[in-house]
Amino acid sequence: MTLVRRAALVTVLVVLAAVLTADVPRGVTEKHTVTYDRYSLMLDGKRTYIWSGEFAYWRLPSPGLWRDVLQKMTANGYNTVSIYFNWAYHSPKKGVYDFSGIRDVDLLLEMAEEMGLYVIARPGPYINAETSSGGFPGWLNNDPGKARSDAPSYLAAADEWMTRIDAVIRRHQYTNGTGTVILQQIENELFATGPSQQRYMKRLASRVRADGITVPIFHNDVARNGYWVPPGGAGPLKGPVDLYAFDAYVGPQRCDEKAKDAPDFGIWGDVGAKASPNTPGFTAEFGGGWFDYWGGPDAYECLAAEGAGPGYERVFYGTNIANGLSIQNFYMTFGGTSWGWLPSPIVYTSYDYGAAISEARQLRPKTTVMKQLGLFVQSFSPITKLTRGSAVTPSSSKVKVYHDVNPDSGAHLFVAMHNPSRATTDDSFTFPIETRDGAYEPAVRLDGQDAKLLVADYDMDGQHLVYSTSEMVTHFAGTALFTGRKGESGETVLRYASAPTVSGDVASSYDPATGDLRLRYVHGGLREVKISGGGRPPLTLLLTDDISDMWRYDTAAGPVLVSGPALVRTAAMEGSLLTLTGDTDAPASLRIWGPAQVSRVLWNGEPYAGKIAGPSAVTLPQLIWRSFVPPLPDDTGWQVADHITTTATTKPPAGNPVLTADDYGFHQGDIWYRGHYSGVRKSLTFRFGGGGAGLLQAWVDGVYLGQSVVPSGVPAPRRLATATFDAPASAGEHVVTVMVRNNGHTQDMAADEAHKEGRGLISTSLGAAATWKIQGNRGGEDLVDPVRGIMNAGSYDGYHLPGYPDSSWATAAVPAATAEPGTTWYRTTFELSVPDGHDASLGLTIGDPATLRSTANYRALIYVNGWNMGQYTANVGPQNTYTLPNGILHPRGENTLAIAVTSDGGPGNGLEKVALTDLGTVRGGVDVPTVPAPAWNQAKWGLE
Ligand code: IPT
Repeated sequence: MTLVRRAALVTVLVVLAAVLTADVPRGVTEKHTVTYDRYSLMLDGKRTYIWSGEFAYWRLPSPGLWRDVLQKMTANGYNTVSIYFNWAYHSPKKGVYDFSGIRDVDLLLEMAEEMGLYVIARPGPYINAETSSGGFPGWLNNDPGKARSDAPSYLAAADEWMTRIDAVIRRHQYTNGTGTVILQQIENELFATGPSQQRYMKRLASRVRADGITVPIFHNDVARNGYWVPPGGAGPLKGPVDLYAFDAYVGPQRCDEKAKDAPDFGIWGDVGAKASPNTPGFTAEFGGGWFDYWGGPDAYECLAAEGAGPGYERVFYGTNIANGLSIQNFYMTFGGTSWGWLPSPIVYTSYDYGAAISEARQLRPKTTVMKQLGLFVQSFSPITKLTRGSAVTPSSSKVKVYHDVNPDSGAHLFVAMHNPSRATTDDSFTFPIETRDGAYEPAVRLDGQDAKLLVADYDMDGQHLVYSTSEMVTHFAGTALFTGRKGESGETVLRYASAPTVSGDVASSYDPATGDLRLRYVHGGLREVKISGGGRPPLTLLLTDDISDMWRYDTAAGPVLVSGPALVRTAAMEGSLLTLTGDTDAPASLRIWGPAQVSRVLWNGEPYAGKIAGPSAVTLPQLIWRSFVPPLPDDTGWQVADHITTTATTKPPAGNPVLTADDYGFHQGDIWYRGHYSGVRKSLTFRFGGGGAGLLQAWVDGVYLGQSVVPSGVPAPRRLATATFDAPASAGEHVVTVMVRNNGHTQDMAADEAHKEGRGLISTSLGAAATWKIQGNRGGEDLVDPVRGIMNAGSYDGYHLPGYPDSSWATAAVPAATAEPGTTWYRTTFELSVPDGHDASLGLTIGDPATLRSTANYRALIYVNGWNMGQYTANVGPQNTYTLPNGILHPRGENTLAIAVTSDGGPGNGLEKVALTDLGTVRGGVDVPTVPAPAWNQAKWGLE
């Protein structure tokens, strides 16, 4: 290199360094690297298996609880969290963005870093995710440019969002040394692949780079199509990305579906590897459950227990591991709540998803399998570089065994499952293994939906594992933890130079010819086997059938394994003091393996003396109600609906006024219309868009005409309906009042502008003969309540807010025999006194949870301290219980609950029984600050 050139390079580096330093806010500038080859990601050169769970902060509007969920993920073996950032959630109006309060994603990324969780950032611009418009802000409906294309106006809008969200993500990049973001996704399952989309993708990639994102970028292919593969890839479509990733939902989606077959090596490995031979096997979304829908089967509990339960996880995620995938993200890991107007037209309020962590933040049994596999992929380091081993023929054709080898260490991985993998029979078999240690024929059993990940010829912390028919969970110097199914035999073979001393409840034999120490046992309870001598350091081998109460952490003094409590959230060593925080759901005692010097333990701040207490009972108050039926609104101050053009895909007939709500700046929530016409109309017809289970109610001259409900269920991506009512036969001037409940905008999954399907009235039989005014959420895009935000659009007068002056409202009986046609408001205040140091996850139950659908025909919006926490649709179903996150709910203080009941006035169509419910209480939890939000006040909400 010539001197001049070198000088130029130095200048470039200096400038670059200056730019990077200027970008880094917190002064930490130690740089890290994220690199990769065909096997795995490498973080600072270290191969790392990415075991990731999807979490949507916007489905949990209480930042204090983000920490709860992230800690539960860390405790349960995840090392990464994948996050969709929802454009709509942050932007009520073009050019207006909010990253404060419940939208403080800086805080979210800080929490992930604090826990050492890596982050996969997925900011869209389009995200899908069963949220309204797939995450596009409402105002984008009024953009004439085609979304997800290179239309200039769309690109400008997308730039607006990307620039802002990238600025946040950039601050938290691993590569900067200021955070843990390791990967970033552009777009989402873009399967429209024309030239315009190709230019769009290039533009997104260069935007992201120009915004200072330096981690590898990828796109999630909707299936294993090979769309948007990086340079060097062989898929049918190249993309401006570094990594190739695909999505796969292979499990049952309802309780009555049988487990589908696991795709086998050929399908997976070949397509993935051929599409992108130089990048790691990467599934950006692998089903961790599935969404339920309006009118659906209430599938979450059974999906979590069976369809996408522990056996499903072992079989499918195990297959992925066997197929060499080293980046797996499970969608969802905590699904949360589609509160307010977040849901897309398909889904109802709960987005529990049957995920590992329930909507009520409870750890389901399937979480324990995630912990087992997650700890395993992080402990068994050969897993980050697997090549296919020689074919293995088990003794029974009812099973198959995948075989992988790490070419560097020579360690083997065997993944055994039924053949076909959907089979649930009870099969005992043997399979041959041949390693540097010799030839063996271990006996294994697969009973029901199950798979086993078994290792052989593996050096661990000075020990040598010949093989085990128990599954390795984790190991560190002096300790190894293996698990198996209760009642099944297990065999672990370790190698020693001479006979070691073995104590513990196992049968052991030592073969001096091979050096093999063979341990035999039946899985059940926790066995502690101590092995010493034999020319190796001492080992405590823990053999169990249940790791649900076992927790592994790395501390400054090395790894620690704790058993006993329902959850260990954090563990830290200082001198000989081990400080633990966590939860108990019953009294517990601790057992601790790890740092030899532990002499004292602090549990949740208290010295541990042999026992920790379980939770105290929580008592919940009865609810005492007032109610009020507001008069039909007059239209003072409403906008005149006189547009003649619209960007909606649902246009009115030529010459008729445009009535769709987005055109007037109303994107979320109920929309009201008042129309004036004269003369006799025998009937009135309204074409409207309302989303799944959306609704229209109409009145003429104050007289209720009736209601119409948009059909729900799947598949039915478009959500329009037509309602016809008899009209009064009198001549003269008439006023028609219409209310449309907008249950969300259609997603733009196929990039065909589906989100621009109109909401509110589309056309009426009055045609051009009526004049209309329109009103939606107060303030429209200029939010009157920016704290709760656009998705919380509530009542125009503030009936939903704490502090609304309801003292003149009449005392009301609930359950109520019926309700007035239209909307009746109920309000109550109540005190909660959850004991200190407890985390009670509370819910609100309406009607009878034992039935999928009520016979009552009404719907109810539930407002907790002013926050719209969901919609109950009695006769559509299936949801009865609404999770109320602490922070929104005040567990130690006063709460205001408001319920807006919209009924057709028929007999029985009134508010059913309403009760607070305890969805899970533990002693422990995290600090959950109250989410500050304004109460009603006269100046803002009062009518002049
Ligand atoms: C895939 C989406 O990427 C994700 O956003 C979410 O919608 C998920 O599915 C289903 O919950 S779309 C794929 C199923 C075609």
